[in-house]
Amino acid sequence: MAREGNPVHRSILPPQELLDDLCSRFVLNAPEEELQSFERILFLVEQAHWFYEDNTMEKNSNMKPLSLREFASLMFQSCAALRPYIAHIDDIYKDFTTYKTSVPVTGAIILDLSHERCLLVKGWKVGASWSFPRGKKSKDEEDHHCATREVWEETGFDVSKLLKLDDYLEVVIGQQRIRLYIISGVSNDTVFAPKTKREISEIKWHMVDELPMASTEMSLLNRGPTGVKYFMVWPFVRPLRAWISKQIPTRGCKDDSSIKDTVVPVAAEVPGKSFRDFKFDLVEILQILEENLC
Ligand code: M7G
Ligand code: MG
Repeated sequence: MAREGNPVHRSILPPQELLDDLCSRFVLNAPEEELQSFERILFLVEQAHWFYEDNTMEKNSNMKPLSLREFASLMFQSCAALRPYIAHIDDIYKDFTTYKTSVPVTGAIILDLSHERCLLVKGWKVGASWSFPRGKKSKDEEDHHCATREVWEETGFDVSKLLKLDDYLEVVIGQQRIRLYIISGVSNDTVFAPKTKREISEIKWHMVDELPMASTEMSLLNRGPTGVKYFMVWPFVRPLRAWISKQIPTRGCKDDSSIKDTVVPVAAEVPGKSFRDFKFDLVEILQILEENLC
């Protein structure tokens, strides 16, 4: 499936007029408090970038695909209010990616009726990894609201009525707290489809038994026994298995409905013993966030 159109024909940079329009729409018209720091401003630039990808590029088959870094440079060059800071764009961008890794993340581990499978989503870019549906908290957003929103955005499934406030696993990795609510008993027949564009490429049930347990290397991006690539999955697998084994009433409950791979076109669990040696690899996380997850 060609996601981006033919790259040969995509060579036109966004014209000045478009950049001016995006700058005033997404940056200059933002509420005052959003303009108080470059971290917040970069989130606005990211919104403009998504608009460029999802609307401009979709309507114009010759527009060039740009990374957020490239797009941010263009915005800083063309927007009069940002231009004085263009010399610092490298540092501004680096601070932004570092800041992103400190924003708390919440999401859900969705289990089927048998508790043998859990739902994972795959990022958009070629070679992306599988992860639990999850995402960064917005300003002043409650954990469970963020989890419900992110799961809805990434899978189109509403967990709000199934979510139990005390049923979650949580890990802290470096600066980042990751909380995943356990949502159990979702039918394999459920149809999933993301609400956002170009964030999620596939949604699929995965066997819990086949998820990586971090036996080899303490990496956040690793491969499971089947060779499949996972991102930030393993820290949850051991506590998840422990949680499942405690669910006596539902054990042995088989879900006989056919398993459909829904392919879409378009973590205070106390760290266990094995987690104590974990070393936070900031470089790797930043790299993955930039290149892999999306
Ligand atoms: P995110 O919302 O920054 O992360 O999305 P979070 O869900 O972990 O909080 C992760 C990545 O998905 C981004 O860096 C983008 O590459 C991609 N992405 C997410 N959204 C919501 C969009 C969108 O609306 N449009 C496009 N084009 N990409 C998106
Ligand atoms: Mg998301």
